Amino acid sequence: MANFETREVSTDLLIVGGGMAACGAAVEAAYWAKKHGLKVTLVDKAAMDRSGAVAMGLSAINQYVGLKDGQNTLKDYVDYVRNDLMGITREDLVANIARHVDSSVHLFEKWGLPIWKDEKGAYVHEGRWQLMINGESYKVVVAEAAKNALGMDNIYERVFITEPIMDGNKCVGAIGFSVRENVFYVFKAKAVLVAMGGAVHVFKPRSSGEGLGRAWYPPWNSGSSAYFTLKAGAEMTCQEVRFIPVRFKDAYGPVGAWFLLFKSRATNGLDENYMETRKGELEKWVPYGKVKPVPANLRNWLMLLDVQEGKGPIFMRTEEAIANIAAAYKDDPKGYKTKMKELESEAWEDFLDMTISQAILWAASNVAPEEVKSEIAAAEPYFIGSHSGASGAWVSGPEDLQTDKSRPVYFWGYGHMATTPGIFCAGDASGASSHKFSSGSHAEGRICAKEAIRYIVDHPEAPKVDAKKVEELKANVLKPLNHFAANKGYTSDDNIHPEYIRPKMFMFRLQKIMDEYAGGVTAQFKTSKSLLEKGLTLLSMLKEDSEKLAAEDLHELMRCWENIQRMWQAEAHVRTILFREETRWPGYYFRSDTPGMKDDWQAFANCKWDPKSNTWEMIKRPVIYINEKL
Ligand code: SFD
Ligand code: AMP
Repeated sequence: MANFETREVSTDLLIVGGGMAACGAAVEAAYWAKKHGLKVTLVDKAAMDRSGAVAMGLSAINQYVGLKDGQNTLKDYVDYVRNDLMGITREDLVANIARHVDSSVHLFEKWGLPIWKDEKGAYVHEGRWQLMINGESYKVVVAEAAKNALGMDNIYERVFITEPIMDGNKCVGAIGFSVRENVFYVFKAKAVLVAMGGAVHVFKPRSSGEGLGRAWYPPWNSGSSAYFTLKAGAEMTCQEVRFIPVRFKDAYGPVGAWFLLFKSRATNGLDENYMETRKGELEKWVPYGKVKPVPANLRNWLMLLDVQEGKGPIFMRTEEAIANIAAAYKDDPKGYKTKMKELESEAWEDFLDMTISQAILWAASNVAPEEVKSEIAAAEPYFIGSHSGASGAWVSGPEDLQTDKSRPVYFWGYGHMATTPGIFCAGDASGASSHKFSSGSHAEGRICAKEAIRYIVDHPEAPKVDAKKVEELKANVLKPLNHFAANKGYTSDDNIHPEYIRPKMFMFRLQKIMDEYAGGVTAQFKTSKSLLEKGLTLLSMLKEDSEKLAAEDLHELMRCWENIQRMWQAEAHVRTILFREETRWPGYYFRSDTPGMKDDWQAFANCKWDPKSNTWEMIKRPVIYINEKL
């Protein structure tokens, strides 16, 4: 057995993850914990300054409601999210986040984040809900506040969390290992706040060869949140609602600023605007085909129809958009020149603030956005419940936003607590509350932390952790290291062995299954019952072989566990697409055997894995709107 020291840490609230939601949680938890004399501990697999989706920075804050300034109402935001998700949303959760999000944005500004202002001192909007920022150091700024609030003694960086520790059906901590030294960690806690992001590389990426690994979503978020909550027996929701962003092709630069701020069009290889030529298709998806803005997945769908007919490539008309804005200055040569310079620098900054590789690709391929159009494409599917997807745990809503009808279904004591007592979920970890983005995830982290501390005050008993069980978990976590060490001598090529599979090969196999059977890029995002059933069979064989994963070192041990987590995310996804016998988000996935929306599927498709029987339960839950509370 690999020689690993075991380190035990006892705390009251354990925050797992160090991204936007976790940083929000840290700030709020520190405040309430101090009042109650409680301890808060945070664990991140990476270094908080640059961990998670915001590592490279962002160029916009995508959720700002402007409630105080009377720019919008709570109902406006809830309407927007419900429509964008084709009617499937937990309005109580969306409203709860929306009523707190502005204060997170104001905190970011107070902590030093530069938000664009106009000449009157008002925030510059990218679109109705989005604010422009100089956000290269966004994550550093937000992490600094979290670190100051908790103190570095209470923060563990570069520790990869694998499993929950359970006491019956209650979560009492988490285990993990250091990715830098041979240390196995046992965190004992009265409540665990899960904020380990979503998942990428479950599906085969478009990138290959020297670009392999480049994706829109950050490669280090591997489905840890979904795995953790599933293994704790928590009910999950919207596992079918993956997100497919349209991005500048190959380096995945954002499109929001082009569409919203620069008012750009996208056109196909024949110079046609698919939003115009395909307008009739929207009739098939009413009422959501008729709303403004057109839901993200339907925008994708109109574009995909062109691509499927061979009418690509699709281009963002950057040259046209810049020319249109600059046209207002055409009679003033000096003003025109200044404006062109300003637009050019804004175009580059949009990428330099959050997707540096896109700026590098533009530079490397001699793209001047004011002169030539740039190709865009639909990315491979990701699991990101905080953006325009919705996957995550099924959590309790806040009490005050429940109606008589919603209360028995949506409320069980503590806001944003999973169905497993002691687990709270925020950001990508909680489902059915899309469009929270960076700011809303931070706000949800704060909401969760306050509720988790309330739960701990109400349930002060020390966590009961079974030492024998922990030893079993430790042996299981370290198994890939021992498996490699025991077998590596019997091959002339370390990568190929009948007794083991290395994590990269394992990942390729998972991605191939998902790509071909669950509607990946190769399958043009299409699938069916037969394909999904075949995919499930192949996944079950992959699961058998996961017992044979082998790790040469600590880094590979992390890779092994990342891929086990991805595999669980994949299974939840396939099972849920299979369960929902309709097509509701055609631009995310299209079930060719059930090609339209059905009234009886105006509902949530939930799932749950039972640790005792190792079986999955599929559950249909009602969508209940809370109009009277907004
Ligand atoms: O426009 C473990 N998002 C954007 N939001 C905005 O507000 N504006 C934008 O401009 C955005 N753009 C954008 C966005 C996302 C991505 C990927 C790109 C561009 C390229 C969305 C937000 O970034 C997103 O909503 C939030 O970051 C979600 O917050 P959270 O906390 O749920 O996830 P995280 O920040 O990724 O953090 C995850 C943390 O978990 C850690 N972790 N720790 C321990 N053990 C494990 N096993 C772990 N696994 C993961 C991570 O290290 C990290 O700390 S735009 O282009 O869309
Ligand atoms: P993106 O860069 O695609 O993530 O977009 C950033 C924000 O702008 C998100 O809130 C998107 O939903 C929104 N958005 C992007 N493109 C459009 C569009 N064409 N119409 C309406 N909203 C958009």
